[in-house]
Amino acid sequence: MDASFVKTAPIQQLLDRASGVNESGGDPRLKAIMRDVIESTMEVIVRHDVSESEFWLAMKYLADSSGEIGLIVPGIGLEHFLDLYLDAKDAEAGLTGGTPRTIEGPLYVEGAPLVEGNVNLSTDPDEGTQVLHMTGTVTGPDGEPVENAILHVWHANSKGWYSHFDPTSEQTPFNNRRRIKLGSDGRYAFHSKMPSGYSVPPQGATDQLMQALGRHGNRPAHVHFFIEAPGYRTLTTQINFGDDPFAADDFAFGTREGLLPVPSRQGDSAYIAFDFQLQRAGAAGGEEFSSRHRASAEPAAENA
Ligand code: MBD
Ligand code: FE
Repeated sequence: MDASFVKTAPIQQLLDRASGVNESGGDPRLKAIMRDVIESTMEVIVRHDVSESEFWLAMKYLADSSGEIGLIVPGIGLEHFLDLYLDAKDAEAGLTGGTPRTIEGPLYVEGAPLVEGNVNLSTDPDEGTQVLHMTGTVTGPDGEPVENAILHVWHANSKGWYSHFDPTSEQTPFNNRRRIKLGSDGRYAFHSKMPSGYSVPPQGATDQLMQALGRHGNRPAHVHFFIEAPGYRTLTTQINFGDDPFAADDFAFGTREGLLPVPSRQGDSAYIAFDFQLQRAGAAGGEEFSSRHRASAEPAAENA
């Protein structure tokens, strides 16, 4: 059978009723989107002649994998797709230039200590890894230093685990997480224990899906950033280490040209110089963060 079956009158009537489009109550935008989501699902079922057993296997997978939805979304390329879509809309609106955006990922935690100066991010011991020294500037479109920026930075430890999400519970709440308040020169500097690449939890829902697709669940070592400043668009980005074996094979599609510096490794230290450039916020706004739900935590006493 072909997918035109979905366009027959009984199925179209079913879609109208199921999505509430002819009801006076409810949210019209949600109704229109739900109708398309359900119809697309029906078309996939028909096009691939999905069996009842396959369908219910997929429903069980969805029900059981909800705790890893934040990993599955980047893993199947949808979070990167959102970046490509935002880039294309920006280009259409003439908003170009500056450091490329790339995916936030699921591991940001709100409430990290707000600090100033040349900052140490690593509160916890982490033996046998180098010390990363990262420095640079935050400028605007004309090269002007951005004043009063806040640089949010977060990364994994040398085992690839993020504080707050570490199953070994070995890390304090904000290890390798800070908000750095910059001055009027737009310069930043921090040092921390060098992170390793991230791998999805073994045997978890994301790992199962990646294996079934013949893929892996590894990311190169990387450092995440948000940069916010009055008068500028908030930037969500990350650098991935250009010398990591997964630099060109990131399961989450977060690596982008211009965001792949190679650390200069010298003995116990590694150095990265990286400058950020922000776009100016316009009449259409842009200073605000997306309202994505994010984890939060209370600062530990020693950081308060
Ligand atoms: C990460 O650390 C990450 O940054 C992304 C995007 C997905 C999974 C783990
Ligand atoms: Fe990450």
